[in-house]
Amino acid sequence: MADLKELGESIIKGDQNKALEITKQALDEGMSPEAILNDGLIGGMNIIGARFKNNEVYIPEVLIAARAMKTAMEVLEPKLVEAGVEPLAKAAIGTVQGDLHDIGKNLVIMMLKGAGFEVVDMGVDVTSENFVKIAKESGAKIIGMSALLTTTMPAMEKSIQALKDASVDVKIMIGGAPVTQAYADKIGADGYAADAASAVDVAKVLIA
Ligand code: B1M
Repeated sequence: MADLKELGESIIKGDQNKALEITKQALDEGMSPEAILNDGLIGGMNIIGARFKNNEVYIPEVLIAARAMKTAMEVLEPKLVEAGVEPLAKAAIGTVQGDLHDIGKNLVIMMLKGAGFEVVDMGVDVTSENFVKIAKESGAKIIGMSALLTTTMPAMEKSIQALKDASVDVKIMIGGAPVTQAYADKIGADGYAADAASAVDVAKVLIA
């Protein structure tokens, strides 16, 4: 009998072969895809997120956990679609114009996916026009912006203003090393997160 606790542990350890094996076994045994996702995969990612926040694990551990989750998701995702399991919400996330740093953004995306969000990766150097375009086209409920340079932080304000001018109904979350809660408040963002695990908490509050 597939053990979902063991599946969660395989995610925590970043053991992609084990994660895939248990996910396949659970599906073969007729376990619900939703239970496999929530009690196994997301359960494991939640623990990694909490440990990352507490500095008990670091970026490499998060990356290998996310890789294990991605491997298992490849077999689980079609079954979730068949079963009509809805993602928590859709988010679209990009690094702002002029900025090519994407390691932090990618971590945020991995953690959000791990928490059950559907995420559109807008890439780097995203112009304010593209934030508006993708927000409209994707139907995302959350737009995320990342900036690593003090010189590109103003591009966040410009993009937020563009989204407001276009009256797109989204919540905006920002983050990145030089960004602070005070800056988020100043430029009218709805949420700020200092790290990838907190980004999940903030995103959940924004869609609540
Ligand atoms: Co750049 N770089 N870099 N760089 N780089 C920094 C940011 C810098 C602090 C280094 C330094 O001088 N000490 C400095 C910025 C100084 C400043 O603005 N005050 C700097 C500079 C100056 C530059 C260039 C201008 C250098 C040059 O060419 N002269 C240039 C700019 C290029 C450009 O973007 N136009 C440049 C280039 C690069 C590389 C391409 C070489 C490479 C990026 C590779 C890549 O991303 N694919 C790079 C790197 C790697 C860094 C450092 C070393 C590491 C950044 C990183 O990935 N951190 C960085 C110095 C440092 O931080 N020690 C530096 C790890 C990552 C997990 O953290 O991105 O903060 P972070 O993400 C965190 C949180 O911030 C948060 O969650 C993440 C996970 O916990 N978070 C969010 C991030 N986005 C979020 C979004 C959210 C919520 C939370 O909601 C949507």
